[in-house]
Amino acid sequence: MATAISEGTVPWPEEDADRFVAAGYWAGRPLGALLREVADRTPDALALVDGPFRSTYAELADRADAAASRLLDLGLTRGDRIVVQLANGWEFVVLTLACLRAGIVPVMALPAHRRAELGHLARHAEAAAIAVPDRLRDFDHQTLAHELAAEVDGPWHVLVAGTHIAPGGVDLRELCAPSSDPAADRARLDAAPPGSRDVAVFLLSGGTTGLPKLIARTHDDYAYNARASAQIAGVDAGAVYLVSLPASHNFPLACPGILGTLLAGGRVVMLASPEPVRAFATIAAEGVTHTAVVPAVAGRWLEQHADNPSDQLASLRVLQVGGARMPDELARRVRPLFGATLQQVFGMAEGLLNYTRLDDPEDVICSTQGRPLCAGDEVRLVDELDRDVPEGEPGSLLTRGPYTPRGYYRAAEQNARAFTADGWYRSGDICRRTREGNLVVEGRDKDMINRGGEKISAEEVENLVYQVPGVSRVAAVAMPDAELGERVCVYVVARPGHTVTLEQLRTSMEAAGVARFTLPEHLVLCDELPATKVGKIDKKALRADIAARLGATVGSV
Ligand code: OOB
Repeated sequence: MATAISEGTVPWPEEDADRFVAAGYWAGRPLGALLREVADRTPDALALVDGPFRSTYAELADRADAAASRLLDLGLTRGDRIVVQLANGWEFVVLTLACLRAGIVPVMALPAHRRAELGHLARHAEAAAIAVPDRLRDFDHQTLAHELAAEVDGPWHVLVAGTHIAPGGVDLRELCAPSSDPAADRARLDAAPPGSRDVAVFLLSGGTTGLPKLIARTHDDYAYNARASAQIAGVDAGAVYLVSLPASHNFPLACPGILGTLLAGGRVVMLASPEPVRAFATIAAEGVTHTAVVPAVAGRWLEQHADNPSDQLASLRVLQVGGARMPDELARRVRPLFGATLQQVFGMAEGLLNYTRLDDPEDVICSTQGRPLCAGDEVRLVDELDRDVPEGEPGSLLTRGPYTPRGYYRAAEQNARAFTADGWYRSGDICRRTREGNLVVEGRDKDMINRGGEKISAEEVENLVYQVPGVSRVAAVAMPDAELGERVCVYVVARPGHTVTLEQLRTSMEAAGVARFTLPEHLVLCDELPATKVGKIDKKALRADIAARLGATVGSV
């Protein structure tokens, strides 16, 4: 039932929803049906490439329907949730499309997540299934997925992409195989589509409060997000979009990413990682026109290309960079070296997307993070008392709009802090608006560490460090890093007579089962932590202290 799918979410007020429909932002159609329509229009066009796997639109749509039908046969129903933790491969795309067709909601976990995050997501979303690779980068995801069964109530299906499917698991590749009766599958799914205002996917918040919160994105809002992003990135039926960031992240999933490219009739190419040698070879082999990376990857690509000049990137038209602040100097090297147009993307899983436009002057492209995607996006920059700052001054970003939901899923307490009473989302980013209306991200007032685009909650790190015997007080802060922008640094006051080492902290956190990217990379032992006038830990002072110790310039972004 539609109500069941949206339970626990915070919908837009009815008058706003009416406005979004009237303006044409919300199309009133579920994503699965929209994608099926593209397949009907261009059945023979190539839709998806993953190494030797190549699928036309008709084949992809049929596989998605076959997989959806098999999920229903397994006993999953509309509104059920699947934690999706897959490598970048064709199975991710087929399973996601299958979910969108059947109204089953994927919870978009990252491959780096471990027991702590996955267990939390499964419990919080009351997931009925999890989809994992058998092994990935030396980690046995399959065994962990079976172990998690003990932590969730009700039936729990383990779907496995790989060659060794342990007893009790479902072979995801078989589940995604072509059907013997595509017409029957299609009819079954056409008969019971999800509503356009139902939840399509659960994205994860960048995290300022312990474990990730869930963001319920609806079919209407996410379809707009993907479709409008495709337009602004110049992704059309001739585009070939390379996915090399983790596919479950909002950026490569729908900005325009996989969904935007497929809605435009273009071609999606999946690659396991953005490692430059293979990425460049794939760009050349597949004629990639568009791709999205974080600044740290853009830096590695620029270096690789400068060291080994070649014409491998000749087809690349647009390089999108986002997820963390791109240094202006790096931005300026993109066009001369790659011959491609840089598009800066300042986005968030919570909704609002800002893009530089492809025809913006070079200076805007290289020194700003762009402007909102949609005329219906509202952005305010405010001071500590939520008063608008004067034009050109930095302020904390508040936003509302047709693809920015009004609250996290089942999180009343956090919603009271992260959203204003009249529905503005507090992104926690400190921005300035240029005279032409572009935003420049200058810092943040949220307690998050942005490690090359991977978001780490300082609170989560601190909670885990407190579990280490010998730790009396701890504060986690960002330390500046030339490669990744930031890394996790912890300041620790040890109990009298105890020693604390970085290795101890890392081992303890790993044993607690958290993603490796959250582990601290630097420890400063101190006698006390500096406090602000109101007695809170003075993180600003700690950030300045670590920057000074490293001899780096203080860059808080
Ligand atoms: C993207 O989404 P999230 O949810 O992983 O992280 C959002 C946060 C923003 O609030 C901001 O703090 C930071 O990441 N951020 C940037 C940025 N893009 C994101 N900070 C500075 N400059 C940028 N260009 O990261 C995301 C979602 C969709 C598209 C692109 C990125």
